[in-house]
Amino acid sequence: MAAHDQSNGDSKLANGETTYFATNPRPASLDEHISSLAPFIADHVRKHSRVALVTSGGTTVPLENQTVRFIDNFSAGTRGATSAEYFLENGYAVIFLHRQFSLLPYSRHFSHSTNCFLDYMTTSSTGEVVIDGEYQAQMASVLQKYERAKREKMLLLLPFTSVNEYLWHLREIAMLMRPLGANGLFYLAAAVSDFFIPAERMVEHKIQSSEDFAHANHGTTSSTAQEERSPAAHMDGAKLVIDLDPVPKFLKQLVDVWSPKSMIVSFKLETDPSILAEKSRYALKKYSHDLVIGNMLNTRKHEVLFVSAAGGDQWIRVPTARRSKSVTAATMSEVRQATEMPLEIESLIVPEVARLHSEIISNGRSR
Ligand code: PAZ
Repeated sequence: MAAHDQSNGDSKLANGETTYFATNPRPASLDEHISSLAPFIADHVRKHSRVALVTSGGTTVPLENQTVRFIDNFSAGTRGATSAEYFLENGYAVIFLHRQFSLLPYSRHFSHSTNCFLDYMTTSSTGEVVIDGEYQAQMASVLQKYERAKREKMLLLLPFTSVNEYLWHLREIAMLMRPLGANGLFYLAAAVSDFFIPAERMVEHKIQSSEDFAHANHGTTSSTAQEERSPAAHMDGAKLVIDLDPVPKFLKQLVDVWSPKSMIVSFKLETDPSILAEKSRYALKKYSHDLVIGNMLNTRKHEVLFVSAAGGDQWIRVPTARRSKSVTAATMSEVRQATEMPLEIESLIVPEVARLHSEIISNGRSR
Protein backbone atom coordinates (compact mmCIF):
# COMPACT_ATOMS: atom_id res chain seq x y z
CA MET A 1 0.00 0.00 0.00
CA ALA A 2 1.33 3.44 -0.84
CA ALA A 3 0.84 6.09 1.82
CA HIS A 4 -0.44 9.30 0.24
CA ASP A 5 2.28 11.96 -0.11
CA GLN A 6 5.04 10.73 2.16
CA SER A 7 7.33 13.63 1.28
CA ASN A 8 6.50 15.54 4.40
CA GLY A 9 6.34 12.67 6.93
CA ASP A 10 6.38 14.12 10.45
CA SER A 11 4.74 17.47 9.79
CA LYS A 12 1.92 15.72 7.88
CA LEU A 13 1.39 13.34 10.79
CA ALA A 14 1.24 16.16 13.31
CA ASN A 15 -1.23 17.96 11.08
CA GLY A 16 -3.26 14.74 10.73
CA GLU A 17 -3.45 14.39 14.49
CA THR A 18 -4.85 17.87 14.95
CA THR A 19 -7.34 17.77 12.06
CA TYR A 20 -8.47 14.12 12.11
CA PHE A 21 -11.57 14.54 14.28
CA ALA A 22 -12.59 17.75 12.51
CA THR A 23 -12.47 16.11 9.08
CA ASN A 24 -13.62 12.51 9.65
CA PRO A 25 -17.26 11.92 10.68
CA ARG A 26 -18.34 11.07 14.22
CA PRO A 27 -19.88 7.56 14.06
CA ALA A 28 -23.65 7.31 14.49
CA SER A 29 -23.24 4.62 17.18
CA LEU A 30 -21.09 6.78 19.49
CA ASP A 31 -23.86 8.64 21.36
CA GLU A 32 -25.72 5.42 22.12
CA HIS A 33 -22.47 3.82 23.36
CA ILE A 34 -21.73 6.84 25.56
CA SER A 35 -25.14 6.45 27.18
CA SER A 36 -24.10 3.02 28.51
CA LEU A 37 -20.44 3.94 29.07
CA ALA A 38 -21.00 6.99 31.26
CA PRO A 39 -23.03 5.19 34.00
CA PHE A 40 -20.73 2.12 33.80
CA ILE A 41 -17.66 4.28 34.48
CA ALA A 42 -19.41 6.43 37.11
CA ASP A 43 -20.43 3.27 39.00
CA HIS A 44 -16.82 2.01 39.05
CA VAL A 45 -15.43 5.43 40.01
CA ARG A 46 -17.81 5.28 43.01
CA LYS A 47 -16.65 1.76 43.88
CA HIS A 48 -12.95 2.65 43.36
CA SER A 49 -12.69 -0.34 40.99
CA ARG A 50 -9.90 -0.79 38.54
CA VAL A 51 -11.26 -0.52 34.99
CA ALA A 52 -9.49 -1.94 31.91
CA LEU A 53 -10.31 -0.79 28.41
CA VAL A 54 -9.44 -3.86 26.31
CA THR A 55 -9.38 -3.24 22.55
CA SER A 56 -9.66 -6.30 20.36
CA GLY A 57 -9.84 -7.48 16.75
CA GLY A 58 -8.95 -5.70 13.53
CA THR A 59 -10.21 -2.41 12.11
CA THR A 60 -11.44 -2.17 8.53
CA VAL A 61 -10.55 0.48 5.95
CA PRO A 62 -13.64 1.15 3.80
CA LEU A 63 -13.01 2.00 0.15
CA GLU A 64 -16.45 3.54 -0.39
CA ASN A 65 -18.69 5.65 1.86
CA GLN A 66 -21.61 3.30 1.17
CA THR A 67 -19.25 0.44 1.87
CA VAL A 68 -19.24 -2.63 -0.30
CA ARG A 69 -15.48 -3.19 -0.30
CA PHE A 70 -12.97 -2.73 2.50
CA ILE A 71 -9.42 -3.69 3.50
CA ASP A 72 -9.19 -5.92 6.56
CA ASN A 73 -6.56 -7.75 8.61
CA PHE A 74 -6.10 -11.17 10.19
CA SER A 75 -6.94 -10.52 13.87
CA ALA A 76 -9.64 -12.81 15.28
CA GLY A 77 -9.78 -11.09 18.68
CA THR A 78 -8.38 -14.07 20.60
CA ARG A 79 -5.86 -11.99 22.56
CA GLY A 80 -8.44 -9.38 23.55
CA ALA A 81 -11.33 -11.74 24.40
CA THR A 82 -9.10 -14.10 26.41
CA SER A 83 -7.36 -11.24 28.24
CA ALA A 84 -10.74 -9.68 29.12
CA GLU A 85 -11.69 -12.87 30.99
CA TYR A 86 -8.43 -12.82 32.97
CA PHE A 87 -8.85 -9.12 33.81
CA LEU A 88 -12.30 -9.93 35.20
CA GLU A 89 -10.77 -12.81 37.16
CA ASN A 90 -8.20 -10.35 38.55
CA GLY A 91 -10.92 -8.02 39.84
CA TYR A 92 -11.02 -5.49 36.99
CA ALA A 93 -14.18 -4.13 35.39
CA VAL A 94 -13.74 -4.38 31.61
CA ILE A 95 -14.83 -2.18 28.72
CA PHE A 96 -14.43 -4.48 25.74
CA LEU A 97 -14.06 -2.39 22.57
CA HIS A 98 -14.10 -5.03 19.86
CA ARG A 99 -14.48 -5.57 16.16
CA GLN A 100 -18.09 -6.52 15.55
CA PHE A 101 -18.51 -10.33 15.20
CA SER A 102 -14.98 -11.08 16.44
CA LEU A 103 -14.41 -13.29 19.50
CA LEU A 104 -16.11 -12.23 22.76
CA PRO A 105 -15.17 -13.07 26.36
CA TYR A 106 -16.85 -16.34 27.49
CA SER A 107 -18.77 -17.10 24.30
CA ARG A 108 -15.36 -17.46 22.56
CA HIS A 109 -15.12 -20.96 24.06
CA PHE A 110 -18.00 -22.11 21.88
CA SER A 111 -17.97 -19.79 18.85
CA HIS A 112 -15.72 -19.52 15.79
CA SER A 113 -14.64 -23.14 16.34
CA THR A 114 -14.99 -26.03 13.93
CA ASN A 115 -18.10 -26.93 15.95
CA CYS A 116 -21.25 -25.05 15.10
CA PHE A 117 -23.16 -23.97 18.28
CA LEU A 118 -25.77 -26.64 17.49
CA ASP A 119 -23.05 -29.32 17.89
CA TYR A 120 -22.90 -28.50 21.63
CA MET A 121 -26.60 -29.38 22.01
CA THR A 122 -28.73 -32.44 21.93
CA THR A 123 -32.40 -33.38 22.37
CA SER A 124 -33.43 -35.09 25.63
CA SER A 125 -35.80 -38.09 25.77
CA THR A 126 -38.64 -35.64 26.54
CA GLY A 127 -37.86 -33.55 23.49
CA GLU A 128 -36.15 -30.63 25.27
CA VAL A 129 -33.02 -29.08 23.80
CA VAL A 130 -30.16 -29.51 26.31
CA ILE A 131 -26.37 -29.20 26.37
CA ASP A 132 -24.68 -32.42 25.31
CA GLY A 133 -23.24 -34.33 28.32
CA GLU A 134 -19.72 -34.05 26.90
CA TYR A 135 -19.78 -30.24 27.25
CA GLN A 136 -21.84 -29.86 30.47
CA ALA A 137 -18.96 -29.27 32.91
CA GLN A 138 -17.02 -26.82 30.73
CA MET A 139 -20.13 -24.88 29.74
CA ALA A 140 -21.41 -24.69 33.34
CA SER A 141 -18.08 -23.24 34.49
CA VAL A 142 -17.95 -20.64 31.68
CA LEU A 143 -21.62 -19.77 32.16
CA GLN A 144 -21.15 -19.14 35.90
CA LYS A 145 -18.32 -16.67 35.22
CA TYR A 146 -20.32 -14.95 32.46
CA GLU A 147 -23.42 -14.62 34.63
CA ARG A 148 -21.36 -13.20 37.49
CA ALA A 149 -19.75 -10.58 35.23
CA LYS A 150 -23.21 -9.55 34.01
CA ARG A 151 -24.83 -9.60 37.47
CA GLU A 152 -22.07 -7.47 39.00
CA LYS A 153 -22.03 -5.14 35.96
CA MET A 154 -18.32 -5.75 35.40
CA LEU A 155 -18.34 -6.12 31.60
CA LEU A 156 -19.43 -3.68 28.91
CA LEU A 157 -19.26 -4.76 25.25
CA LEU A 158 -18.87 -2.05 22.58
CA PRO A 159 -18.45 -2.95 18.89
CA PHE A 160 -16.60 -1.09 16.11
CA THR A 161 -15.94 -1.97 12.48
CA SER A 162 -13.90 0.73 10.70
CA VAL A 163 -10.70 2.42 11.82
CA ASN A 164 -12.64 5.70 12.03
CA GLU A 165 -15.17 4.18 14.45
CA TYR A 166 -12.30 2.76 16.50
CA LEU A 167 -10.45 6.10 16.80
CA TRP A 168 -13.54 8.11 17.77
CA HIS A 169 -14.43 5.51 20.41
CA LEU A 170 -10.89 5.39 21.79
CA ARG A 171 -10.79 9.16 22.27
CA GLU A 172 -14.26 9.38 23.82
CA ILE A 173 -13.71 6.43 26.17
CA ALA A 174 -10.29 7.75 27.22
CA MET A 175 -11.74 11.12 28.18
CA LEU A 176 -14.66 9.48 30.01
CA MET A 177 -12.17 7.31 31.93
CA ARG A 178 -10.23 10.31 33.33
CA PRO A 179 -12.13 10.37 36.66
CA LEU A 180 -10.80 6.86 37.34
CA GLY A 181 -7.32 8.39 37.73
CA ALA A 182 -4.60 5.75 38.18
CA ASN A 183 -7.25 2.99 38.43
CA GLY A 184 -7.73 3.19 34.65
CA LEU A 185 -5.85 0.81 32.37
CA PHE A 186 -5.62 0.78 28.58
CA TYR A 187 -4.77 -2.61 27.05
CA LEU A 188 -4.57 -1.90 23.34
CA ALA A 189 -4.58 -5.33 21.68
CA ALA A 190 -6.64 -4.39 18.60
CA ALA A 191 -4.88 -4.56 15.24
CA VAL A 192 -5.41 -1.00 14.04
CA SER A 193 -4.90 -0.13 10.37
CA ASP A 194 -1.81 1.96 9.60
CA PHE A 195 -3.30 3.37 6.39
CA PHE A 196 -6.79 4.62 5.56
CA ILE A 197 -8.91 6.75 3.24
CA PRO A 198 -9.86 10.10 4.77
CA ALA A 199 -13.50 11.15 4.38
CA GLU A 200 -12.60 13.92 1.94
CA ARG A 201 -11.10 11.39 -0.52
CA MET A 202 -13.69 8.63 -0.12
CA VAL A 203 -16.01 7.91 -3.04
CA GLU A 204 -19.70 7.76 -2.19
CA HIS A 205 -20.87 4.80 -4.25
CA LYS A 206 -19.65 1.31 -5.05
CA ILE A 207 -16.66 1.58 -7.41
CA GLN A 208 -17.66 0.29 -10.82
CA SER A 209 -15.23 -2.35 -12.06
CA SER A 210 -16.78 -2.63 -15.51
CA GLU A 211 -15.23 -0.20 -18.00
CA ASP A 212 -18.70 0.13 -19.52
CA PHE A 213 -19.90 1.81 -16.32
CA ALA A 214 -16.68 3.73 -15.50
CA HIS A 215 -18.46 7.06 -16.04
CA ALA A 216 -20.37 6.38 -12.79
CA ASN A 217 -17.07 6.64 -10.87
CA HIS A 218 -16.56 10.30 -11.72
CA GLY A 219 -17.43 13.13 -9.39
CA THR A 220 -18.60 10.82 -6.61
CA THR A 221 -16.49 11.72 -3.58
CA SER A 222 -18.68 12.11 -0.52
CA SER A 223 -17.03 15.37 0.50
CA THR A 224 -17.40 18.91 -0.73
CA ALA A 225 -13.57 19.07 -0.79
CA GLN A 226 -13.60 16.67 -3.75
CA GLU A 227 -12.16 19.24 -6.14
CA GLU A 228 -9.05 19.65 -3.95
CA ARG A 229 -8.02 16.02 -3.55
CA SER A 230 -8.56 13.14 -5.95
CA PRO A 231 -10.52 10.04 -4.85
CA ALA A 232 -8.28 7.55 -3.04
CA ALA A 233 -9.69 4.50 -4.80
CA HIS A 234 -10.34 4.67 -8.51
CA MET A 235 -10.25 2.62 -11.69
CA ASP A 236 -7.34 3.03 -14.10
CA GLY A 237 -8.57 1.09 -17.12
CA ALA A 238 -9.28 -2.38 -15.70
CA LYS A 239 -7.10 -1.84 -12.61
CA LEU A 240 -8.29 -0.68 -9.21
CA VAL A 241 -5.77 1.84 -7.83
CA ILE A 242 -5.80 2.55 -4.09
CA ASP A 243 -3.81 5.42 -2.62
CA LEU A 244 -3.98 5.49 1.19
CA ASP A 245 -3.08 8.13 3.77
CA PRO A 246 -1.25 7.24 6.99
CA VAL A 247 -3.51 6.89 10.05
CA PRO A 248 -2.34 9.54 12.53
CA LYS A 249 -0.71 8.04 15.63
CA PHE A 250 -2.84 8.87 18.65
CA LEU A 251 -0.89 7.05 21.35
CA LYS A 252 0.99 10.20 22.31
CA GLN A 253 -2.27 12.11 22.68
CA LEU A 254 -3.76 9.29 24.76
CA VAL A 255 -0.75 9.36 27.09
CA ASP A 256 -0.34 13.14 27.34
CA VAL A 257 -3.86 14.52 26.98
CA TRP A 258 -6.80 12.12 26.80
CA SER A 259 -6.10 9.99 29.89
CA PRO A 260 -2.73 10.95 31.40
CA LYS A 261 -3.13 9.21 34.77
CA SER A 262 -4.08 5.76 33.43
CA MET A 263 -1.63 2.92 32.86
CA ILE A 264 -1.20 2.46 29.10
CA VAL A 265 -0.17 -0.83 27.50
CA SER A 266 0.27 -1.14 23.73
CA PHE A 267 1.01 -4.22 21.61
CA LYS A 268 3.57 -4.47 18.82
CA LEU A 269 3.13 -7.17 16.19
CA GLU A 270 5.99 -8.20 13.92
CA THR A 271 6.83 -11.08 11.57
CA ASP A 272 10.64 -10.61 11.54
CA PRO A 273 12.01 -11.75 14.94
CA SER A 274 15.21 -9.73 14.53
CA ILE A 275 13.37 -6.38 14.88
CA LEU A 276 10.74 -7.14 17.54
CA ALA A 277 12.69 -5.99 20.62
CA GLU A 278 14.10 -2.91 18.91
CA LYS A 279 10.72 -1.79 17.57
CA SER A 280 9.04 -2.39 20.93
CA ARG A 281 11.69 -0.28 22.70
CA TYR A 282 11.35 2.39 20.01
CA ALA A 283 7.57 2.59 20.58
CA LEU A 284 8.03 2.83 24.37
CA LYS A 285 10.51 5.67 23.97
CA LYS A 286 8.49 7.50 21.31
CA TYR A 287 5.15 7.47 23.15
CA SER A 288 6.45 7.42 26.76
CA HIS A 289 3.73 5.06 27.95
CA ASP A 290 4.03 2.27 30.52
CA LEU A 291 4.45 -1.03 28.69
CA VAL A 292 4.83 -2.44 25.19
CA ILE A 293 4.00 -6.11 24.71
CA GLY A 294 5.84 -7.38 21.63
CA ASN A 295 4.60 -10.47 19.83
CA MET A 296 5.34 -12.40 16.65
CA LEU A 297 2.57 -13.44 14.27
CA ASN A 298 3.52 -17.13 14.41
CA THR A 299 4.39 -17.50 18.09
CA ARG A 300 2.00 -15.02 19.70
CA LYS A 301 0.09 -17.74 21.52
CA HIS A 302 3.26 -19.09 23.20
CA GLU A 303 5.53 -16.15 23.92
CA VAL A 304 5.46 -12.37 24.30
CA LEU A 305 8.08 -9.77 25.17
CA PHE A 306 7.34 -7.22 27.91
CA VAL A 307 9.25 -3.96 27.38
CA SER A 308 8.89 -1.33 30.11
CA ALA A 309 10.93 1.51 31.53
CA ALA A 310 10.63 -0.02 34.99
CA GLY A 311 11.41 -3.67 34.13
CA GLY A 312 13.51 -3.58 30.93
CA ASP A 313 12.90 -6.56 28.60
CA GLN A 314 11.22 -9.69 29.91
CA TRP A 315 9.99 -12.71 27.92
CA ILE A 316 6.85 -14.47 29.09
CA ARG A 317 6.53 -18.01 27.75
CA VAL A 318 4.11 -20.89 28.07
CA PRO A 319 6.14 -24.02 28.95
CA THR A 320 6.31 -26.39 25.96
CA ALA A 321 4.29 -29.10 27.71
CA ARG A 322 1.44 -26.65 28.37
CA ARG A 323 1.10 -25.28 24.81
CA SER A 324 -2.18 -26.15 23.15
CA LYS A 325 -1.68 -28.38 20.14
CA SER A 326 -4.27 -29.04 17.52
CA VAL A 327 -4.14 -32.55 16.10
CA THR A 328 -3.56 -31.10 12.67
CA ALA A 329 -0.56 -29.07 13.88
CA ALA A 330 1.11 -31.84 15.89
CA THR A 331 1.76 -35.55 15.66
CA MET A 332 -0.48 -37.78 17.80
CA SER A 333 2.52 -38.76 19.94
CA GLU A 334 3.16 -35.07 20.71
CA VAL A 335 -0.50 -34.67 21.69
CA ARG A 336 -0.26 -37.70 24.03
CA GLN A 337 2.98 -36.35 25.54
CA ALA A 338 1.29 -33.07 26.43
CA THR A 339 0.05 -34.54 29.70
CA GLU A 340 -0.79 -31.25 31.40
CA MET A 341 -3.77 -29.04 30.54
CA PRO A 342 -3.00 -26.35 27.93
CA LEU A 343 -2.28 -22.94 29.40
CA GLU A 344 -3.43 -19.72 27.73
CA ILE A 345 -0.61 -17.18 27.60
CA GLU A 346 -3.07 -14.46 28.65
CA SER A 347 -3.31 -16.20 32.05
CA LEU A 348 0.38 -15.23 32.47
CA ILE A 349 0.23 -11.82 30.74
CA VAL A 350 -2.72 -10.32 32.63
CA PRO A 351 -1.56 -10.95 36.24
CA GLU A 352 1.83 -9.47 35.31
CA VAL A 353 0.14 -6.38 33.83
CA ALA A 354 -2.03 -6.14 36.98
CA ARG A 355 1.12 -6.38 39.15
CA LEU A 356 2.78 -3.53 37.21
CA HIS A 357 -0.46 -1.55 37.49
CA SER A 358 -0.41 -2.03 41.30
CA GLU A 359 3.16 -0.67 41.36
CA ILE A 360 2.11 2.40 39.39
CA ILE A 361 -0.87 2.97 41.68
CA SER A 362 1.22 2.74 44.84
CA ASN A 363 4.56 4.22 43.73
CA GLY A 364 3.68 6.46 40.79
CA ARG A 365 5.02 5.80 37.33
CA SER A 366 8.54 5.52 35.92
CA ARG A 367 7.76 7.04 32.49
O1 PAZ B 1 -6.57 -11.16 17.74
P1 PAZ B 1 -5.46 -12.17 17.68
O2 PAZ B 1 -5.35 -12.94 18.97
O3 PAZ B 1 -5.58 -13.05 16.49
O4 PAZ B 1 -4.10 -11.35 17.49
C1 PAZ B 1 -3.66 -10.50 18.52
C2 PAZ B 1 -2.72 -9.41 17.99
C3 PAZ B 1 -1.51 -10.04 17.33
C4 PAZ B 1 -3.47 -8.55 16.98
C5 PAZ B 1 -2.27 -8.54 19.21
O5 PAZ B 1 -1.58 -9.32 20.12
C6 PAZ B 1 -1.39 -7.38 18.75
O6 PAZ B 1 -0.21 -7.49 18.60
N1 PAZ B 1 -2.02 -6.21 18.51
C7 PAZ B 1 -1.35 -5.02 18.02
C8 PAZ B 1 -1.03 -5.17 16.56
C9 PAZ B 1 -0.23 -3.98 16.03
O7 PAZ B 1 -0.89 -3.01 15.66
O8 PAZ B 1 1.01 -4.01 16.01
